Order: sequence, then C-alpha cells, then structure tokens
Amino acid sequence: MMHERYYVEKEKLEKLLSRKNVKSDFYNGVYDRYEYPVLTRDMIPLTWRYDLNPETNPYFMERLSINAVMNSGAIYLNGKYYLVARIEGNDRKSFFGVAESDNGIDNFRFWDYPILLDDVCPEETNVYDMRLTQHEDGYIYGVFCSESKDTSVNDLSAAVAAAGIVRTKDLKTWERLENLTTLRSPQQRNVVLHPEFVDGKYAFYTRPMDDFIETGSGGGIGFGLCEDITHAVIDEEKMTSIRKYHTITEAKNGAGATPIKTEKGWIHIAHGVRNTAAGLRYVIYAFATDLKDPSKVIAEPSGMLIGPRGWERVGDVSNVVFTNGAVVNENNEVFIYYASSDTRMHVATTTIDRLLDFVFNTPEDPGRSVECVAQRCELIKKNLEYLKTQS
Ligand code: M1P
Repeated sequence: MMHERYYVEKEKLEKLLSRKNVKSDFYNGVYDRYEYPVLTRDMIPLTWRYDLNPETNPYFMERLSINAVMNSGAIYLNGKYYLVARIEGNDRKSFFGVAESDNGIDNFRFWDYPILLDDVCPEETNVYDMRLTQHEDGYIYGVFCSESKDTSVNDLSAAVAAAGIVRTKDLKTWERLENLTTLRSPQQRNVVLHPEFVDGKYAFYTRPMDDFIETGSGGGIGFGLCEDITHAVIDEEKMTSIRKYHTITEAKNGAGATPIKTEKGWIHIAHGVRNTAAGLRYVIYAFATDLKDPSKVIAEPSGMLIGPRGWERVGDVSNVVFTNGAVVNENNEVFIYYASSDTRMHVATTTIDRLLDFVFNTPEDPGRSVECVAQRCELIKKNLEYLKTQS
C-alpha cells in the first residue's frame, strides 16, 4: 500500500501544476510579468524525489531532493511550449529536464525522465544553462556549459567552463557532439548557436573568459564561425555587444536566448552584470544585430530590459535575473523565460512589435549622468508641450 503522505503530496503538486497564471499589475508597456513562477523545485515530479515504496522508504522521505529549477532553454514546437530546465539537485549537480505547456505561461509538466546525456566527457562534473536553437540544417541544437575541475592549479574550487553541444529532432533522443573549441579563449560560458548559416558556416555567439568567474580580458559577447558542427572549432572571435564602463554590463555580459529574427534585425535578449557592495547584480538587456551580419550591433537601448523585482531579488544567488530562452509563436507573441536569483523560472510576455519598438526607439545610453539628465529633460519638455496641446 502507498504511504498516506504520497496522496497529500500528489494533491499539492497537482494543485500547483494546474494553477492558472495571471498577469501581475507590473506595467512598463514593454512586457507583462506574471504573478507566479512557471517552474519551481516544488513542481518536480514526486517520482524524481521520493522512493514511493513504503518498504524501502517507511518515512516517505525525499531521497534525492531538488534545490532549484532555473536557467531554461526554450522552444516552441508544433503548437507547444517546451523548456529544457536546469534542475539542481541538493547535491549541487545540475541536469536537464523537459517541461511542456500548452500556453507557455502555466501548467508546465516535466516528462517522465530527465535528459540523460551520453557520458562522453569523463572529466565533466556539471552541466547547465542549455540554449536551444532550431537550426536551418534541420536539427535542434542544445548548447550548454560543461564544467570540469581545473587540475592545473592548487585550488579546490578552480574550474574550467566549456561549451557542450547536443542535438536532437524530438527533444527525446539527444546526440552528444564534441565540445566547442575556441582557439583564442581559454574558457567559455553562455554560448549560443545562431539559427542560420553565416557564410555557409555554423555561427556561435561566445563569451570569451580568462577564468571561470572573471571574464578578464574578454570584452563582451563574441561571435565566431566554424565549418563542422560535429568537430566545432572557432579560431577568431569578433566582438558584438561589448562591456562598457558604468553600465549594466560593466563586469560581464553574455548571450541569452537564441536570437529572434525580425524584419529589422536579429533581436538578442542577453544578460549584463555589474559589481556592487552586495555582490554581482545580473539583469537582462536587449540589443539588435544586422540581418546580413548578425555580429554587427545595430541598436542597443540604454539600460536593462528586465531587472529582479520584489521577491525575485532573493534566492540562492540573490539579485539575479538570467535568461537563456525565449520563443515566438505564430501570433508574434514573445515569451521570455527568465530565472530569478538562480532559484525559480518566470515568464514575461510581449510581442515582436513591442520588442522592436523597445530596441529601436529606446535612446542609447549617453554614458554620463549629465547627458542622461539632458536626455530626460528633453523627454519632459516634449511631454509638457504635448500636455498643453491636450488641455
Ligand atoms: O549566478 C548567476 C549566473 O552566473 C553565471 O553567469 P555568468 O557566466 O555570466 O557569470 C552562470 O553560471 C549562470 O548559470 C548563473 O545564473
């Protein structure tokens, strides 16, 4: 007989999963936020956490607990919304699981099993933050961070980050390819595969780093081409969106969602990091690149698109919002999936038209307070004059 607590937990889970999500009263005209997260640790199936057999688990204890569900790749396929979530066990190891929803804002349910990657990399300790790209070659690629211990230094926590690559056609069977090699950058994280060939080659957004945490001389989001995705080697990385002094990207930045193609350019939703007395603060920002040359930035609105607000500010790594997935449906509605404080997943919704308006019509950061005030005074003046015409 099942443990009686099983039925209590099952009901709680079902209630949580079937809860309707509603737009919050947040307003900025750019996107809507939602009251509830789309994925949390409590939404993980009971079968992933408990041993359901009372003979081997008389206290109905969690045997393999989950700590967080965060940074999720996203894809819209055949009318359904899929997240490939980063799930972190209590043991600190992350892995991937597919969650599916009919409307993209609630009722995300995990498939029966998480993704078991081919064990081709014996030194790999951890995997996380998969970006999904539906490539014009017919495959769906997942590019993620493959982390290994750095054995070259005498420091227990030293690690090396590289970009792992898998591909699939159905999100069920995953073929692991060789990790990406970037000849001029010792470490890589936040690597995203561009959905189209560029000059007949596979194109990656990279994030060159000197070190596991510090990007060091890495100036921002890079871009490089490779001939063969099964043996991906990038020689030269040129810069796209660069880090800038006294902006949201001062400490580091990184590509986020797979770029979205629009008639005016590729829209990128990325993250920027600055340092504060309370530690690193991660926000989400947007920029556009040229349709023909997706490495060339053609619009970079000032400041952030999404910052951590309210309870989003608090979690395992507080003061963080991070995205690695956004999708567009056939109605040009955009679903931006973002994690807050490395703990849970949220969605923000907008449209292609609104995103274009934001990216191309938000003024750029002039770089200095005095010029920012002048920029704001110009807006106020225009508004006061306009208001007079209305009274
Ligand atoms: O903890 C915040 C984020 O830190 C890393 O991002 P970055 O490489 O830009 O520092 C990532 O490990 C990410 O998973 C995490 O959310």
